Amino acid sequence: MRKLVVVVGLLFCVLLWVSSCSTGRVENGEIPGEELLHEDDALAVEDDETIVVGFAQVGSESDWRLANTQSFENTFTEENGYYLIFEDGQQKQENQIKAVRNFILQEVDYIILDPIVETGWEGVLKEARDAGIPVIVADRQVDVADESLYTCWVGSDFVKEGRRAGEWLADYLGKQGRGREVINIVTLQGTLDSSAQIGRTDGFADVLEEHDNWVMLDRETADFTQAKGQEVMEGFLNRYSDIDVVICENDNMAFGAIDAIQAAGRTCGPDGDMIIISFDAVSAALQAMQNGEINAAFECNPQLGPIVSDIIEKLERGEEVEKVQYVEETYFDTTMNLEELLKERTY
Ligand code: GZL
Repeated sequence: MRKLVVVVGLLFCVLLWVSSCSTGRVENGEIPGEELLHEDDALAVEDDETIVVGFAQVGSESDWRLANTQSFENTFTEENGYYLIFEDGQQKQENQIKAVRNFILQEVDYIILDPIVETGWEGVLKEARDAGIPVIVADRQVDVADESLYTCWVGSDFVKEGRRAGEWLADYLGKQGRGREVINIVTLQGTLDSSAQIGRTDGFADVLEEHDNWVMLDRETADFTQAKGQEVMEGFLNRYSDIDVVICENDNMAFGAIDAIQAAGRTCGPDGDMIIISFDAVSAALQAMQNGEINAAFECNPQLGPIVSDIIEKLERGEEVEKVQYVEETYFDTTMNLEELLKERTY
């Protein structure tokens, strides 16, 4: 049964928005959150069956993030029986907390949260629980003592991704006859305290410990962005003369690292000075592999919209849902038919 107060709630937010700026994404110069202001929107959810969903997204920092947002926007449509209120956190936790409070004010039926970092969520999750609004955590995880503060989580096994990358590197070096050579490694980490950064760093570190000839020269966060990736890689190149492997915890940082390597007159990829390993495996990363710039990309599936919608439909039917749901993922490297793979890629 939809909360009819939503209509009032949305109109109420019209007043709220006029007095304070929203944190929504700015698109085509439209003011953030404006999509909440149109009166017919508020009336659009008047019918009893529409499920109003508030989605507090991390930001728009990477190709992966854009594909992830697209997956939710393609799923939570009016034709599918939803009214989606989207808030772009612009990579700031305080924006996401403000967005969740905004959703509570509007008495949405469900809140979807992709938490930029794992800690600092107890307060606002308690407010959502006190308001009787289920919270579904997607992609990144929250680290809370009381797991009843959220209904469930769906996303990737980041530790497995990191371990898979380490195992791939060991196999690759072995095939090159470099199994016992000293291998100097640097890592461009994602946003510190984010689940993707924690898991990928820890997973790779598990395999690092198994190879006493591997040396982790340095790790530094580049916040999952291309610009920061280039900046951090420039620093690594200035500090270390003999880097064999660059671990990039997402594709956009890999693109930045490649720019820095090439600007320094160095080379990377299967025929280059440095091995580049990336995570996400968006189409642009497979393209970079085809161009001989990246050696391997470990997939992180951004298509979470349909999975979260299935969870909501189960909850609507009063069914139990799994507390933790992992998505299926694989990896790609330059030994594969990238031409064919690129034709199949949907993001
Ligand atoms: C991973 C996701 C990460 C991606 C990055 O699930 O949270 O955030 O790996 C994105 O591209 O910025």
